[in-house]
Amino acid sequence: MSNRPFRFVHAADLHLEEVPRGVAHVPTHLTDLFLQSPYRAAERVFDAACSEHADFLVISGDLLDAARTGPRGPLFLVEQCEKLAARGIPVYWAGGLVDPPEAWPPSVRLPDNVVFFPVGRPEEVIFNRQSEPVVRLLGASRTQGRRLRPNEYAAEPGGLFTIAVTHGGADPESLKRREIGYWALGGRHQRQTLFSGPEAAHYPGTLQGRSPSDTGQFGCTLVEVDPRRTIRLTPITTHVFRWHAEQVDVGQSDTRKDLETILRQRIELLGQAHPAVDSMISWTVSGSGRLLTAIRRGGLADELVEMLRKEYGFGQPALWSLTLEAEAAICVPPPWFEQETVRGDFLRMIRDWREKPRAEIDLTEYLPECYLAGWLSAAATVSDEQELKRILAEAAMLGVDLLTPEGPES
Ligand SMILES: [Mn+2]
Repeated sequence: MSNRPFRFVHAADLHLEEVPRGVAHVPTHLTDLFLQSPYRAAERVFDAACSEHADFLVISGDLLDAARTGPRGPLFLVEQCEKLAARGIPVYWAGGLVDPPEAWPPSVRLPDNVVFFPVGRPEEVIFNRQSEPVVRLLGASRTQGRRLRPNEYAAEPGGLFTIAVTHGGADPESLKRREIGYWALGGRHQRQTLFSGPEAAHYPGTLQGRSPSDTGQFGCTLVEVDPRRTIRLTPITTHVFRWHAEQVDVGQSDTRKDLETILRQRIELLGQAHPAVDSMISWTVSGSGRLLTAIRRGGLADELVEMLRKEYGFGQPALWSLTLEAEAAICVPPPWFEQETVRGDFLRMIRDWREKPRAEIDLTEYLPECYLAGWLSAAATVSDEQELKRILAEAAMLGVDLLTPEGPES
């Protein structure tokens, strides 16, 4: 059988219902950007399917939680799919965790170009061009509480190229054994290719970072398959703003002016590197010296953030500084750990905690009573190891600041 080349856009984890989080204060001029970002990023997927002349669009789950978006989500989706229908581009959609077929509002009719794969055994659809079969798709919406079962998907030896469309995870080897041409997967929010060549299995990731730790770019993937069945994956960026974690270093002799200069240089470079989208920046200052102590104590950090916001936060694009913190590291002269002082006792205790971490730290007893019943109480038990170490380092440096007399360092 002769193979016809084809190309399609693969997207997953659009999560129209999830707005960005993890920011203490969103300024008025960026509120709209935050709130609209899931929809604007999703719109770029449908636009890309048109501009890239895709044969079809594949969506591997977690498109929207219709209960949380309200009517806006389904109506937006219908409008976007109609845009593709007008160009003769089908949409193949397998539901994930938040979008099982039964969650779709029955009163909203999906356009005829949309195939919403049912739950259970994969369903087969053939994509034709001028009445000639080009590619075969096998898709299933996720069965809640169950992992992906690769054995339910079978290739057609000697036949059409097969694309499996589904949401979930499985051992790459077990996927590879099925000889499916392309596994169009969803359920991981970071882009990931499990294997490629000759067959491929790929997660395009979500379309927009939603918290300060989601640095880097997000998008969907253009998949091109040539007559020799060689697969080419090209990322298409969809994020409407970017998160950055920037680290700057200060030395003992650096002054505040020096630090301001470093920050300005760095933010201008960021603006040049990403001129088309707004940036949300979390700063970490590492190194040693008085500047770092001043940042830990809070006042200087606030002033620097204020300065950066005023100078760079309101431009086009906006380079908005979210936070500026001292690096969470215990930087003290090693002999301090051995001294017979209150500070020495304190440092030894912290060191002990860091070396033999307890399963978790319960900070609940330090919460004011009015918060005890709320979500904050659940967050006050810290079990993540990295987070534990960060908190201990912060506590150590705060303690050292308070227990060290002003004046020349001893
Ligand atoms: Mn997801």
